[in-house]
Amino acid sequence: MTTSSTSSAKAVAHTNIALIKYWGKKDSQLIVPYTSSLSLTLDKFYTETSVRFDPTLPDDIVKIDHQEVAGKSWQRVHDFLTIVRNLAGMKDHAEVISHNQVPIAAGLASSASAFAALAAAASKAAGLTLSSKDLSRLARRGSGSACRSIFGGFVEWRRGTNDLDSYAVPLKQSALNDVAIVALTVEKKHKAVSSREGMNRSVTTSPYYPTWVKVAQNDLSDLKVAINANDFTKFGNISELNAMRMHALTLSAAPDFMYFNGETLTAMNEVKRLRHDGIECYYTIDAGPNVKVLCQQANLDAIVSRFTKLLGQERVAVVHAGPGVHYL
Ligand code: 2P0
Repeated sequence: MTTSSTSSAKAVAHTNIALIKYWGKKDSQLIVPYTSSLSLTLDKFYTETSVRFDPTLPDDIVKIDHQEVAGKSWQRVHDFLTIVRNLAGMKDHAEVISHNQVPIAAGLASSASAFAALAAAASKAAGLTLSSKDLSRLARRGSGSACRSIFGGFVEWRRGTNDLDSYAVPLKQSALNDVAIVALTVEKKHKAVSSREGMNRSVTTSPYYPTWVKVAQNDLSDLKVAINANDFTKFGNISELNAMRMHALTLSAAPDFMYFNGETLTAMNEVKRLRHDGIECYYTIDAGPNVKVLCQQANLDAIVSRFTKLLGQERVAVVHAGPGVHYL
């Protein structure tokens, strides 16, 4: 790590969709997970963030999508900036201006792109020059999934055991270049149980959690084999299975909770019907009711057409693999 005299910087980071899910923290303060996870960074959805440190500011100012934020959201950014200040050995407050390029509530996690962009912009503005590995470690402190958004394409977050060895790396050899994702928005409201609370409840109360830790590891190695072998059928099956295994941890927690709603089930059934009709596709679902359909380019039009009829055009978005974090 080296320092220079820059005091402002602007970065863009894209969101990512986990195919092998991260669900549970071994260390909640440092955000070190129980399991490794694997994601695909997406092209269309991203966060653009500028950070300016200014010795005359009495406190941090945070503006997200043209609105100055306060309360919990401000505190989370402030705490993150304090990590950056400590790393850089500085005390100045900052102004953070952030814009999300995500179609209204497409149900794709914005905390991943938000903290990846903030990590990149804040560290540079503070005069730090971090390696990608250290940038991934830093982004992880803001939100676990953010450590994966430092890189483009398929990315593995190696769980590690502590702050130093828990970070993401891009998959070395990868293929499946023709994977497309159809993002279905079935619900625009904020989820009732946050990922943070949900994963904590699963870890502390689901009797199946220890089994998850074992199977997630196997799912991840199997998925890497499928990607490297360019085996879409295997890739889709493992991704779908791992998502359902994660959701089983919500149903088996005490008190139990569920991220699906009726339309989630309708969309899942439609994916199965498409498969039955010979149009290969699979679903994955995060900590919310929205469904992402994994498919290959050749079947994309047929799948989009089916879901447009079912849900309406405005609730169907097509995304592909996207790049890692970069500066503007
Ligand atoms: C993932 N999710 O791997 C999983 C799958 C949601 C379901 O990472 O508490 O916002 O900030 O570390 O990263 C969402 O959790 O959680 C998430 P924190 P984060 O993408």
